[in-house]
Amino acid sequence: MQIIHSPRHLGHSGHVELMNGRVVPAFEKPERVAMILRAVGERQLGPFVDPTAHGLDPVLKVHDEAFIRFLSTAWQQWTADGRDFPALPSFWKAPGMRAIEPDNIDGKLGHFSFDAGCCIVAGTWDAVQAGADIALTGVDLIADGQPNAFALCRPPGHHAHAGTMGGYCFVNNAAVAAQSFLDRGAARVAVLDVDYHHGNGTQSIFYDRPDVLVCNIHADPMQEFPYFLGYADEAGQGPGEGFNANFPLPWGADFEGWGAALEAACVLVADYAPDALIVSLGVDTYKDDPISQFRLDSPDYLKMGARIAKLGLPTLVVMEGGYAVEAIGINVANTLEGLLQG
Ligand code: OKP
Ligand code: ZN
Repeated sequence: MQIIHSPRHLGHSGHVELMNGRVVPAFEKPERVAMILRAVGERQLGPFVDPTAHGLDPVLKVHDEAFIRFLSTAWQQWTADGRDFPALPSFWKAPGMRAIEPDNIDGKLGHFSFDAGCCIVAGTWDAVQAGADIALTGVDLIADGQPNAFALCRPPGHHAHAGTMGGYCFVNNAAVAAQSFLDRGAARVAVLDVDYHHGNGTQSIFYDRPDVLVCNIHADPMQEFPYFLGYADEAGQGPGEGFNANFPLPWGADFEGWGAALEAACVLVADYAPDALIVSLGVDTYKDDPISQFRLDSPDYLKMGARIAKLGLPTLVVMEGGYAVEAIGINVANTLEGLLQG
């Protein structure tokens, strides 16, 4: 399986997040990729491939121009105000306020975000662009005949909406890839999001469209971030009705309950008969994940990969979350191995 990655993710480092009322070092850190590279390298799941540059046009097909302009200039504007530390949003609009993009950088940070989990540093925008190129290169490989590919994106993307960053995510790599498959001739694409957290951004981007089926298996938003999307009754709207499926599970879910949801999601994907499948792969469902509350164990990821392989679809795996750095490598490698061996 071709593994696409770039050292440019390293630019997004030294940042912080607001967690339980405290500013703490970010859980979403560069070591995550180092551990994944080491594990997939040791198990020879490669080869490794560099991303090719695709420019911003494919990103702008799913993201708002004003939002991308903001991302590409935020650090410059933050530091022009004399700040030499990471940029973190802390103001948001309440219902009843106006959706205006202020001139002020603090106003912009609030306007274009939904939480204080998205911290911008000097190298963030370059890392984010590299991530989109990684996902798009994966699409190219599959469109050119590869049965599968692994886009080792960092930072993750599935929480990012068309015009909003949040939950460590800036550009929605999986959504950019899905749109690219369509633009390269696919009629239908399915996204299967197995990250512990609901992929609110991906859901939102395709919510009113029938050409992308979005299935999410995740912690119940009644208990867990992102709280305000990801409920079971969200089924899509307008022409997209019936093309979004959520499988919220309670804290403590193990592979018995989780695997049943995966089975149900796989049935939906198979019935949809997409031309390509994108797996938003978060391994924060792992029992020792520091910010999550599911109980999957490392061998479960082999089963997960094998079930997805049974779909028999061209499959692009896009990296999302997973914060137990000591186990992230084995869990990702197990998923890929399950996918390869079927
Ligand atoms: C990103 B991905 C609660 C903090 C929640 C957001 C988690 C983002 C996870 N105090 N932080 O889906 O793995
Ligand atoms: Zn997650």
